Amino acid sequence: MANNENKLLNKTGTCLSRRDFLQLSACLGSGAFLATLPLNSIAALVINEHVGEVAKWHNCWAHCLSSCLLKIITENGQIKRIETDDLGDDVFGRHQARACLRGRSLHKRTFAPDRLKYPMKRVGKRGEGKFKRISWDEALDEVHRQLSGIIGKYGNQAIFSRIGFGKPDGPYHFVPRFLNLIGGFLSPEGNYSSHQIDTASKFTYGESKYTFGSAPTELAHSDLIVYFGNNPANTRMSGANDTYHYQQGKQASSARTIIIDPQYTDTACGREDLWLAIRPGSDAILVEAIAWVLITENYVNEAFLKQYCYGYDEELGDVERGIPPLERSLGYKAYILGEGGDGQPKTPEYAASVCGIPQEQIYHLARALGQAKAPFIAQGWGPQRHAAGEQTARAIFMLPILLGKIGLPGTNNGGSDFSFSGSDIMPMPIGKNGVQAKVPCFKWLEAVERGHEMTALTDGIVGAERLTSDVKCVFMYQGNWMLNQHSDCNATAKILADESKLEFIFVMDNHMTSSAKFADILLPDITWLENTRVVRFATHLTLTEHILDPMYECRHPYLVFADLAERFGVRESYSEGRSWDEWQKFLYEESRKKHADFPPFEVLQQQKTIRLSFDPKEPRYVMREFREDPLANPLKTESGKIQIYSHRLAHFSNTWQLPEGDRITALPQYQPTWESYADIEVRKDYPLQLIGFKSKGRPHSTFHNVPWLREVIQDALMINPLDAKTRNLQQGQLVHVYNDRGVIRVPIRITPRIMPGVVGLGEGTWYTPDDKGVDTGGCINTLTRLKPTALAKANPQGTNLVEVISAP
Ligand SMILES: Nc1nc2c(c(=O)[nH]1)N[C@H]1C(S)=C(S)[C@@H](COP(=O)(O)OP(=O)(O)OC[C@H]3O[C@@H](n4cnc5c(=O)[nH]c(N)nc54)[C@H](O)[C@@H]3O)O[C@H]1N2
Ligand SMILES: Nc1nc2c(c(=O)[nH]1)N[C@H]1C(S)=C(S)[C@@H](COP(=O)(O)OP(=O)(O)OC[C@H]3O[C@@H](n4cnc5c(=O)[nH]c(N)nc54)[C@H](O)[C@@H]3O)O[C@H]1N2
Ligand SMILES: [Mo]
Repeated sequence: MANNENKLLNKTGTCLSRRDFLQLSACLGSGAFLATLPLNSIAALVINEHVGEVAKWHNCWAHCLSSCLLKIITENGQIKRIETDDLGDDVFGRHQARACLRGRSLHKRTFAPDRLKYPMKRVGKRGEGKFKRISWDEALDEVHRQLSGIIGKYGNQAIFSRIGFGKPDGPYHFVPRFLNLIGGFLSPEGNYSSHQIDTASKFTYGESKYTFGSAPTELAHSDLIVYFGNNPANTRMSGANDTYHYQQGKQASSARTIIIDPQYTDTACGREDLWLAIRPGSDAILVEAIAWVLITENYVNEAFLKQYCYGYDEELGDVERGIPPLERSLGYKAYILGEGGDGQPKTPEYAASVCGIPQEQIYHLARALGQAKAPFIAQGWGPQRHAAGEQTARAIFMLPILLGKIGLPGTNNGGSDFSFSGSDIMPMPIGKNGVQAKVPCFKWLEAVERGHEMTALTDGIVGAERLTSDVKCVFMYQGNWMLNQHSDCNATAKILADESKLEFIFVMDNHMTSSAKFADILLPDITWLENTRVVRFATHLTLTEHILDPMYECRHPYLVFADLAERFGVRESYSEGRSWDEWQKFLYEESRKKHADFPPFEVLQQQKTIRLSFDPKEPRYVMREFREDPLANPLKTESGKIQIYSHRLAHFSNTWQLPEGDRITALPQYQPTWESYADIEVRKDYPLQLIGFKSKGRPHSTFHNVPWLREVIQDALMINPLDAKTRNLQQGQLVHVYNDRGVIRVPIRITPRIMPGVVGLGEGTWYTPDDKGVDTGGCINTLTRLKPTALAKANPQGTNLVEVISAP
């Protein structure tokens, strides 16, 4: 039923207009009167169960970023259920933004019993979770006192802050805006999501924007899809997002699909032609073996490599750009053929024992790629969230580069296949950060312990030679990255608990998460249904409606930060005299200047949600201009071409002071790392590789407190029948998964959907150590390691070795 106005269903299923409803409520008294009637008298008034139902438009702000439409059905001021987009004719390109299980259970998150209700101050030891209720004034005075003290003593650089991914960050930029107005803060370089592939894209294609390649609408023009660790059926699973585009594209082209992943994902799920189970962290060696076949069987596009790329074979150099000549033995071709430094030909026979894919399959895959007319090669971000993740991402880029079809319809550059990477509404401007230094995202915790020693050359500090002090304050809005989503929870918790190191921890969230327990001041935020904003994603533009008043003592965060700004004397610069609603209107009108299809704000206000369309047939393949005219459209790399051999990386490898065992290489090459399959020593005690993945039941740790979701998507350790058998484990039983860093207790799911030697666990369950130190919440990060990657200094959370035993 079309329903873009407020309508009520009457007994016969036809609609009452809003005016009718107002008249009806006038007859019955007022809305407030209805809400106060005892239940049985409401039943007497409500003849049909649909009478009294009101539908309002809102959307899901979960961090898959699909922003699906939610139709919130309320009755007498209570949320009854959540439905979703049922508007329009649902044709591809203007299709419905139908919510998944997370969006449809949003009310359960909203009303979860662990909601933060009042401002609180820690009373027990830090991390114990003991708090006392205080007033908003007391809380904000304390935040003001603490921040001023830290700034006075150590400078603004001692405050580390980032907005977490509780919901899209853009609209909430008033947090860094406030911090910038009081002098700034230490911000992260990169993030937990894609820091390695972003870095790889920068070195290969010149900019991190090439992390995103062609959109899946291009699959309609492809004859071969090859996905490395890419699972849109989980990560972009909603109605208006890429799992739908993937299916539509595949249907149009019937392209052969090969999925390379240690687990048989739902993206495969019978729609694939071939699943190749690969050992985690070994994609680069698989690529090298494919490259060996492509080179030796003449599938390589030599003309493309000469014209568009640098470093495949010998190079003359470029005086103008200051690029020295390159000897043949240093190039990629020589490396693959074993004619470079290591003398090892990268044959399928050589690679098979490392990556676990039989050599015949590698030949098969290489030839399929070589013969494809329009190969669409993409990677998700699972492969790069590993100890040598930058190398893996760079290696995967090599396949489309060697085939030389980049910049043509139906192909991709080896990056990720997102159609839409976020909302088109302009974020609130954040102003200028007085602190220039940035710390690699994953290293913020290290900066608590040894910030004053951290330099550009030793720790990848960006924007300054070194940090001037340790991090003394963590200022976290809508995140659980301080503990749950970081690594090695046990070690991290110890550092957080030490008040001589971190002097102040600020957290503002909706629920009592594992990170929230470590706050000194803990503020209760309103949830999504208590908030309004303009959202644009894919096929809809929505001004979310008012659903709930702020619950308990929760306050709108824009107002909270305004009151904090007041205490620092910067309220006016913070708000520029605008209320939250006025900012929404202002930012929307600014965005409209770039989007001809956005109607005036008043129209949106009246209609609440508007269907926008896009043309699925419009070309969305990447690097088209570069291919058409590489001289006029050079890449921002050293050579202006696709950079296979990087002199800059060669330079880093000589000048950076790297920890023992870390390597940076000029070519994209496979690197055996700690706790990979190649780590034979550690494998003696911990023979299983553990990977995490994005569960359908949560965006990260958010929604974990929704019992419906826990019931539908069980958080169990995936283990292969062979590994279960050698350990004498039974389906569903509780196990301990452990390594030197910790122990988690979880049930197991014995399934051939994960390869032998590997176990898999959905990330984001809540770290809950018992008094013996066993994490009964089963959080994967109890087992992950704090050591960053060599180049980006990023999170290696997919690289872990563990053992599994029956829980005692
Ligand atoms: N082992 C392992 N670890 C990982 C990953 C992995 O794959 N494996 N993935 C990494 C990735 S990609 C990411 S992006 C990070 C994510 O880590 P985070 O960015 O920390 O995301 P969440 O864990 O979802 O935590 C978001 C928090 O925001 C809160 N929140 C939601 N809405 C609101 C709101 O309106 N107001 C306020 N104040 N709070 C709100 C939620 O309650 C929740 O506590 O995790 C990383 N950690
Ligand atoms: N449902 C849901 N959707 C989400 C999120 C969520 O938490 N839940 N989070 C959102 C966010 S913030 C992000 S950053 C994106 C990211 O999403 P991704 O990082 O792409 O998602 P993951 O599930 O961590 O990893 C993708 C796949 O990589 C595989 N994999 C792991 N290691 C390897 C390897 O070494 N080689 C290969 N070939 N495959 C490997 C995993 O088995 C998994 O199937 O997802 C977004 N979407
Ligand atoms: Mo992420």
